[in-house]
Amino acid sequence: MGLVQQALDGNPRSLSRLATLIENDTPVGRRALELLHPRTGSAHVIGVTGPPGAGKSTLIASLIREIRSTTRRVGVIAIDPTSPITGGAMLGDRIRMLDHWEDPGVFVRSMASRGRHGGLAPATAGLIHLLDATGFDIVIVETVGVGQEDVDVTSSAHTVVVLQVPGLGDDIQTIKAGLLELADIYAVNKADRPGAEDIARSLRALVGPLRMSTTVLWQPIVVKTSGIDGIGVAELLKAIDRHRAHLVETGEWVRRATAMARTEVRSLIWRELSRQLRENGGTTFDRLIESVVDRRMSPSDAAADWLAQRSTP
Ligand SMILES: Nc1nc2c(ncn2[C@@H]2O[C@H](COP(=O)(O)OP(=O)(O)OP(=O)(O)O)[C@@H](O)[C@H]2O)c(=O)[nH]1
Ligand SMILES: [Mg+2]
Repeated sequence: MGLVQQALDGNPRSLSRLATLIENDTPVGRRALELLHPRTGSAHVIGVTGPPGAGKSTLIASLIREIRSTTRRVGVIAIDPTSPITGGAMLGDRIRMLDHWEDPGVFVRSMASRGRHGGLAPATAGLIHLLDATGFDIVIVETVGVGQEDVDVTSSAHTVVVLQVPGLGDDIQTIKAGLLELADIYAVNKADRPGAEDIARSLRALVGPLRMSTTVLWQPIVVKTSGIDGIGVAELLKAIDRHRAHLVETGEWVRRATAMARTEVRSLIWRELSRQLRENGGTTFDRLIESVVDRRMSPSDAAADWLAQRSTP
């Protein structure tokens, strides 16, 4: 396929077009992913997550600068929780990273998280594969929070960076509310503000070694960062690289890749099922719903019936 070859040859416009075709789950996009699959598997996928407004996009822009000071290429996929209608924050993401706009070693794409019928996770995975296959060494995925969106960073990345920020009230409570035992690296961001050292100290005391498998342990690294003035960004990249080396040395890289593949196949199954459900809103489905309303069938029997019918050709 010409477009795929052009993207592999490093043509930024073809890459961008292909990204859109993959994002929208078009037949060309699907075919491209088939062709690209044998070339994937080497990019380091980094999930960056944290509360809204924690400074994720700003920190990532800073991280891009740091990564580009080496020869490595970096792609960013920002999953935006805001309404696709206003589009404000998505634009914001782009503007913040605009100083990289003509660098072919940088690719940035924002995706709205609403109104995708469960297609966000497969779209994200598809874009990761595209960037991986076309020679991006690092792919960063920005998401808000954990479990709030249908892209779960913990099973879609090799390395998870969780941002914490000073000034969110009872800091340790915020930390405890679900983000512990999840991050490989903690970035205490907006470190230009007071209180960052306190959070960093508490985190270091609180966060024990992460059990990766029966034999492999990883002690999460805590770094203080600021995307605005670049504090700690070099240290953050060092921590990311250390984590990658650790994954490779211990064989954990393969285990994480397996978990990522499992998540992706599962999300593709979900997408296909929800597509069939949407398209099969006609006769079969409606008849089942009538049976439920008439009390001839229970909702769970109706669901089982629908699933059984779709598997018999
Ligand atoms: N003081 C300070 N402010 C920062 C820093 N980084 C970002 N900000 C500010 O925090 C606000 C949010 O920054 P973003 O980078 O958009 O944060 P985000 O986490 O990507 O936000 P969402 O994607 O909307 O959740 C902006 O007003 C930034 O200017 C920092 O290091 N220090
Ligand atoms: Mg952002």
